[in-house]
Order: sequence, then C-alpha cells, then structure tokens
Amino acid sequence: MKIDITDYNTNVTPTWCPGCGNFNIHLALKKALVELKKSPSEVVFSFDIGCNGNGGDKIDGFRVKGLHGRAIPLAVGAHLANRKMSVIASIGDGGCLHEGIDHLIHAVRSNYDITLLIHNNQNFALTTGQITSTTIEGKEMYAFPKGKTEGNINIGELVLSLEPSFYARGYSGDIVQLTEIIKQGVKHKGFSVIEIMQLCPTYNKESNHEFFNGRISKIEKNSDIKKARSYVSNKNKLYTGIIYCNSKIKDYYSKLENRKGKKTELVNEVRNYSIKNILAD
Ligand SMILES: Cc1ncc(C[n+]2csc(CCOP(=O)(O)OP(=O)(O)O)c2C)c(N)n1
Ligand code: SF4
Ligand SMILES: [Mg+2]
Repeated sequence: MKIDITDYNTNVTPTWCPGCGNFNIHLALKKALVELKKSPSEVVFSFDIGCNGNGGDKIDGFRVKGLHGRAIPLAVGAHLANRKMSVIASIGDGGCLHEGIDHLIHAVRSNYDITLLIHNNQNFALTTGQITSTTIEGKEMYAFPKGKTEGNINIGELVLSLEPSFYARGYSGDIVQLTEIIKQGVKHKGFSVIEIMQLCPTYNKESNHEFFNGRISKIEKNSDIKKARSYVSNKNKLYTGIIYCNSKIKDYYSKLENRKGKKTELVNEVRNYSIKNILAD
C-alpha cells in the first residue's frame, strides 16, 4: 500500500501562532515517516504537555499524551510492550530539562530503541513564556524581568556525557535536513535524541531566522566523541546534523537475559485476570 503524507493528517486545525516552528517540525516528522514507508498504524507517538504537545491531535497514529515532563516513560512502555511499533516521543525544553530531566538521563543510559524529539524553543511557551534551562541568559521573561538567576544547560553536552548512542541537532527552519535527521533517528537501533532548535516568534523573538542562519554549520554523520563534544561546546557556531552516532552500543531490550530467545512481544503475553475476588475482600 502506498503511504501518502495526507494519511498522517487529522481534521484538527492547528492553533499554533503564525511562524511557530512546530508547523515545520510536524511536516518534517510526517515526511520522514512517509519516506520510511511507515503507515500511521505502525507508529506510536507520545506527546508531552506544552505548545509542542498540542501537536498530539494534529498527526495520525497511535497517540498518548503524558503528564508534563513524562512523554519519555510512556514511550518506553509502549516500545517495551511491542517492538514492532516505531515509537516517537515529543517534548519541550521545559518538560525535558526540568520536570522530566531524570527521564532523559535514564533513557539515554538505558538506550531504549525509541526516538525523542526535543522542541527547544528556549522557554515554557504554553504558559506564556517563563524561563527554562535553555533561555538566553539575561533575557527578560515573564516573572523574571531581569533574566534568570541560573546558567544554561547545554543539551548536547549533557547528552554526550551519558554515553549516548545517538544525538542529533536540527533546526525547525530547515525541513529538508530535519526530515533526514528524523529518518536516521527512527532507523537507529537505540535511543535517538534529536534536539530541534525551534522558532517561537511569540516569546523568543531574539532566536529568529537571522540568528540561526548566521550561526548554523551543517555536518553529515559523526562517530567521533571528541569531535562531537567540540561541536556542541562551540560558542560561535551551531552545528546541525548527526552530531554523534555509536551503533555498537546494544539497546536495552537486547540486553535483557529473560527475553533471550522469546519469539513473542510482551503485549502478546498479557492475559486477562479477574480481580473480582480481591475487590470483594
Ligand atoms: C507538572 C506540571 N507543571 C507545570 C505545568 C504547567 N505547564 C503546562 S505547559 C507548560 C510549559 C511547557 O513548556 P515546554 O515543555 O518547553 O513546552 P512548550 O510549551 O515550550 O512547547 C507548563 C509549565 C503542568 N501542566 N504540569
Ligand atoms: S507560543 Fe511559541 S511555541 Fe507556542 S504556539 Fe506560539 S510561537 Fe509556537
Ligand atoms: Mg519550550
């Protein structure tokens, strides 16, 4: 059966602001899945809360929406239950680096075979623009008129410190490259972290097209950790592409002794149990 991008459309009208990077991210995501010949019935999307999470009703497929910061554990559960599905989690910089930072750290370390899209618009956007760990230092924000008190978290440096198997960076203003990155991430057997520098013209006017176009430098695919570290810590350039890929690290499920030789997925092994007697007690 031929898969078309319209197969992923829903009849929900987007409410994102004009110029929001989420439009292009969704387009790139749909294009990537179509080019990988995946139909919506083969994909599970786990959405977080936030403007990024509002994309949950704008793409077809199996969809779950988690509590703020919890898109990752839901995605992990869906993946471990049935590895025949491609599982993609979407989360914002707020959800991922504040409430959900523990999930990010452990998912990288465990190397579950799922893909994570971090929509980094450098603020808590849905709640009208508060500071996050990636907000430009000194920038006036809602409730912080003089800027934030803490320094930034560099997502690339954090992820690379955790022995990842895949870390890439894309830009919402470059659909072609972002589509390719998402395709590579989905194909990679392990936890694929894709940070997407996302335009938010409403609360983050400083990080606009001019800002990114003047700094972005594209690379193809790198597997040298030292080079990867130099890419993400560069203060003048913003490198995009597959910043680091190590396919030798086994994914979580492959390392489970009790699953060795099993032909079934966990979802096939679930049986019905009556809890009537327990409830009666
Ligand atoms: C546990 C919890 N804390 C706070 C909120 C309020 N809240 C909802 S959306 C949001 C902002 C999300 O920011 P981010 O994750 O960066 O996503 P964006 O809106 O920028 O896409 C916040 C703080 C919540 N719903 N749940
Ligand atoms: S507030 Fe920012 S992230 Fe949210 S919809 Fe508007 S432009 Fe997009
Ligand atoms: Mg955000």
